[in-house]
Amino acid sequence: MSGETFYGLREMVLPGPSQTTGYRSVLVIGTTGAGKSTLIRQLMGTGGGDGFPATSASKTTVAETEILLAPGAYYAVATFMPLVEVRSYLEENVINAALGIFDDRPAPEVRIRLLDHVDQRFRLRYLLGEGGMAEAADPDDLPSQLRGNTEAILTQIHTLLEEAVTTELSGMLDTGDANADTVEEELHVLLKDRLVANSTIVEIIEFLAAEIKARVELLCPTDVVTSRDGWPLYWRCQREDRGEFLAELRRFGGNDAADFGTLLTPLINGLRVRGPFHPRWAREIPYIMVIDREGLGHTPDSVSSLPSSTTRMLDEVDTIIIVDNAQQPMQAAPVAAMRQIAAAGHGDKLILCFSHFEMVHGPNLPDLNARRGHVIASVDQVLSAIGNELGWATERLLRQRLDRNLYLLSRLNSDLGDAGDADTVAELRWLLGQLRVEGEPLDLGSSRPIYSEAKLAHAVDDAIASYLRFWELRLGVATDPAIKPAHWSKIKSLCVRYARRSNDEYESMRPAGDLLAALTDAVRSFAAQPDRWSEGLPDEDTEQQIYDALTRSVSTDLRRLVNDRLFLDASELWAEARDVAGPNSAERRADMVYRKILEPLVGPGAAIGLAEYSSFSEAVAFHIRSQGTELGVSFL
Ligand SMILES: Nc1nc2c(ncn2[C@@H]2O[C@H](COP(=O)(O)OP(=O)(O)O)[C@@H](O)[C@H]2O)c(=O)[nH]1
Ligand SMILES: [Mg+2]
Repeated sequence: MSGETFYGLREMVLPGPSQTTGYRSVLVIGTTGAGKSTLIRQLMGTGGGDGFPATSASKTTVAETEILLAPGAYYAVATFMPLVEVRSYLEENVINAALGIFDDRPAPEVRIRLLDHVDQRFRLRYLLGEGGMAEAADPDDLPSQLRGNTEAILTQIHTLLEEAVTTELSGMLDTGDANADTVEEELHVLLKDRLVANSTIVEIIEFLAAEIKARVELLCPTDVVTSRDGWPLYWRCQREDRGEFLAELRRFGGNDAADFGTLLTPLINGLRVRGPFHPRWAREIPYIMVIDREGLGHTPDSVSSLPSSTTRMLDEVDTIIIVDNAQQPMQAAPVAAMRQIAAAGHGDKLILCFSHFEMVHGPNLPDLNARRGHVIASVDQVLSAIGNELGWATERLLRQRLDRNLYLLSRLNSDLGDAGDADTVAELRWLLGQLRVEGEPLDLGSSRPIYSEAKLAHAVDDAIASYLRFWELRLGVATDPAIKPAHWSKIKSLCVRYARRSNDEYESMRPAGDLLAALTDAVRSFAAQPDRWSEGLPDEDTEQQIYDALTRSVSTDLRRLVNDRLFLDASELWAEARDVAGPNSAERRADMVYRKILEPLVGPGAAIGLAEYSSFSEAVAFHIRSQGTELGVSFL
């Protein structure tokens, strides 16, 4: 997957802790706006003026950011999104703007659509600026000149888009593809398909891609390594001066409106930073590598599974911190993440940090204890629910874990120096201490569980069946009031990504991620129900740790299996689905995704291209058995 390639590139240019022993790696996840980047600032000791990592109330952190706190000089490497991916974002922005013109949206809105991707992933305005009333271009100041250019470009594009829409509309009427009775939704689909192929649109996209490349060259004349076709691959730097270093980083990870027109942030898909950072309230450098990722979704339908890039990280890191806003604690997304972490056998890596604790107040919360109790009660409920689903043993281990690893943090966004919040500083000190001691090897004893092979097959089949049912509904191939079908345009965007193998998810749609989550849950429940034990039942903690070890050990295999099946090997099928055109194309496409991709590839029956296995479910069961056998587990 492209994400892993870029990880490799960063690893090569600036090696992470795997090659620098003694560091603990810490993954920070949570809903957008929860305070992840703010917490990381505290651990790094970077204040408001430093601007790194960028924080905001809206979506900011998109690129994966890894920060290694280590003595020595300051180093950074930033990898650029590949050209194909940039093109597909540009295409979506441009087409969306053109459809805005078709819908008679006012010009400023069309401009917003051009400059901001619908799901806020590709914010062209960061790079190009907003045009508009920008100051008269100062011939000696590069950013000012660039902003001046942007205005001219945007005006020109608007005119060209109007022409393209008019041409395609009359084309549709001429060919009889559309007439006065065609419904609005259908018109949109037809027009969108035609616009993708429209030569003016194609030229606009190429022009923007060239403009982006030119701006990277202007803004970063040195330190950028490009590929053979001139597209930037990565930027790297080494600095001695902290201030100078942080100022440079802002160009790659910043989101300050004052810098719009000069920010490369939307082009960056990963940033790794290394430097002797430490909080003012800690005497030493914390010796950790902190990983900041894109926030978890907010909407209930976006939380059914974690993005596959995050699941991979869960296996690799030493500690997972979920950051959550104490004002509305434990909403759908953090709960789903916690559940999936527990299900994957990583409960013993979990730390919960609540931000905004100073804002938790109310007439029913007279003192600190009541306020603490209020937040903890929300966690308590979630743990009971997890226990109901994944078993009491899992719940118990999580409870023990969180007794010691739950932090309530106030005013994280302020300077916690001398006059700062003493409680929060104390909590953060504990947290740092905790991060450093984690991860002693476990003694699992000698007794091992013995499982029924038939039960394993059942568990896997059931998981796949409910996965397929969910996607049948999600695609609108079947209906059920409980699950809202995805919008046709999103299904199309998903197909585009899978066809190009550029990304295995689109917004909340994760065919691969959902399958992995379903299988992981199934393994989890299965693992906790052995038929018997080789040398008798061990104590509860060891029992739970053995289940965890089994689920953890299969997760890499499962991820690879799912990724190969639905993402890597199926790209031609996804391309076929993407290219479905003509009347009812939206419905036919959804139908095809279900009947020609998901159902045959993972469902029972036809085992297309699975070598020695007779079905996908058999392949899954095989991998679980072989990993189990390595742990000394047996299957009868
Ligand atoms: N009042 C208050 N604001 C906070 C606290 N923690 C974070 N914030 C603010 O919440 C917003 C979102 O934080 P950010 O770190 O960007 O969230 P992220 O999306 O999880 O990275 C920012 O404006 C922060 O300044 C806190 O403990 N108290
Ligand atoms: Mg952030």
